[in-house]
Amino acid sequence: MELKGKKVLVVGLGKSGLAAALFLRRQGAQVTVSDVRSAESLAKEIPTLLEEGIMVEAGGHGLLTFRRQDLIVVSPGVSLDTPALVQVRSFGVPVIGELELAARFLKGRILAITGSNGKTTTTALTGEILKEAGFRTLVAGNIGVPVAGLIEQSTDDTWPVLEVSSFQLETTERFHPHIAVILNITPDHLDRHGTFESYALAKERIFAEQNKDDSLVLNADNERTAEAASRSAARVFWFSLEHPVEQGAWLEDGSVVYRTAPGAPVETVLPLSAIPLKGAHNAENVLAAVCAARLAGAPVEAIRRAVEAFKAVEHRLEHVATINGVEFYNDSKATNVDATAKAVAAFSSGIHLILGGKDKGSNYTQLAPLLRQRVRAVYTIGSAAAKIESQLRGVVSILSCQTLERAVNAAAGAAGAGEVVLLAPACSSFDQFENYEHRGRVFKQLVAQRKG
Ligand code: UMA
Repeated sequence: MELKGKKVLVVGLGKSGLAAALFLRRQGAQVTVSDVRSAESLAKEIPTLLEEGIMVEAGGHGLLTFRRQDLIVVSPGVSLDTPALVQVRSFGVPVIGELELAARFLKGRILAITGSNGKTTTTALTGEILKEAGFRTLVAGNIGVPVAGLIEQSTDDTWPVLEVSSFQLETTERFHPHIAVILNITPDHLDRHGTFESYALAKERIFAEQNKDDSLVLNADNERTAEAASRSAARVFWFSLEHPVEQGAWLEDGSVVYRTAPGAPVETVLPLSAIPLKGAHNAENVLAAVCAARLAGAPVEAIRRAVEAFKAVEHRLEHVATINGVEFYNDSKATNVDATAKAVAAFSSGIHLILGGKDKGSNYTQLAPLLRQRVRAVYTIGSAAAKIESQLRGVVSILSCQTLERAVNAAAGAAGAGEVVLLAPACSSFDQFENYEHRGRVFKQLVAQRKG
């Protein structure tokens, strides 16, 4: 793909947009960036861009700006339903995502991981395993490092380990991972994708360009994920917490085991007790990472060492503190109902659960059975509070707190020794915070203040 002299518009000036614009400029394109934010709120980015010879449109997406382009590159957070994009697509201007652009130039063999939950942990762990095995590894994508920023570091023998989201996959065309992993598909982002099926189909784009020389790793225990196998041209490998699989990873006699092909010897990879992460969902993430890493050629010993040394990723069921016998856990990344269910399931009882934030069209009643069994009280925050309260009324005691500060104080005040205060909000954070990381940091500060 020749970019020199091409007029390219980058839509959205977050991390991805900035990395894409700078890469395009380095390739000699005439680059413009368009963002709905005002020039004042882009004050940090604009001087850098202008210095590089990149034009900036702030405060909205002008149709004229969009029409003049040879190519449009969208950031993951920008919906394809944005009016200016709908119009230019109807005129035939090519529109691709930042991931698609970057992957066209990236060297090496791509290992890509998607799923509704567990993506970041599995991506980080797989990256650690490949590094431990001595492979040249680049970890990037939805994990917080735009792929466009790493292109020039990739070589033919690199393994880019990419966390990819439905937002990124929606705008791919030729994206072709050598190994693709789908961890699970459960409802999320319905406000953006409209229906569960269209969200699930966006995820399936991870294997759309794969062929018989590639591998697809699927969760045998998740129905919507397993069914994708029938549409894949790749060799399918499985992981399961529940039963042995023909080829892939599962649990046997308290150990993680792996088999490369039907009938091949079963390899014992590591005992379950050596996994330093809490919760069954994390055992699933380890199975997926083991499978992907074995397929990439990592030896069992390297896998064992990397898993044993792995620390929980920040904001994912992260242990924050123990104060007067009360455990505080930060799972700010639990931004959908399924992730919250997994976090709650990691503790047997005595949970004081902070729920709420910005609703994404979710159904919170699905949490009812788990809440009845394990949760002492729910503390609601943010704009989704009224919906959560109306859906969970009568299931569990609910205290309306509005802010995270009040919720932490109320939950900490009510929790007794041996109990847990858990931030696993089932919502996105954008009504009260910049992002889930910001929400998680504020939670940790509030807990730290209680330590005194
Ligand atoms: N914007 C517009 N027009 C719009 C919408 C947004 O101009 O119609 C602008 C905003 O004003 C803002 C910029 O676009 O300036 C933000 O772009 P972005 O939302 O794509 O954010 P980035 O900073 O580029 O971060 C993105 C991912 N964000 C989203 O998918 C929402 C990050 O994933 C990812 O880490 C990063 O690229 C690097 O690859 C975050 C995320 O929440 C963690 N992902 C979702 C999830 O995990 O559930 C999918």
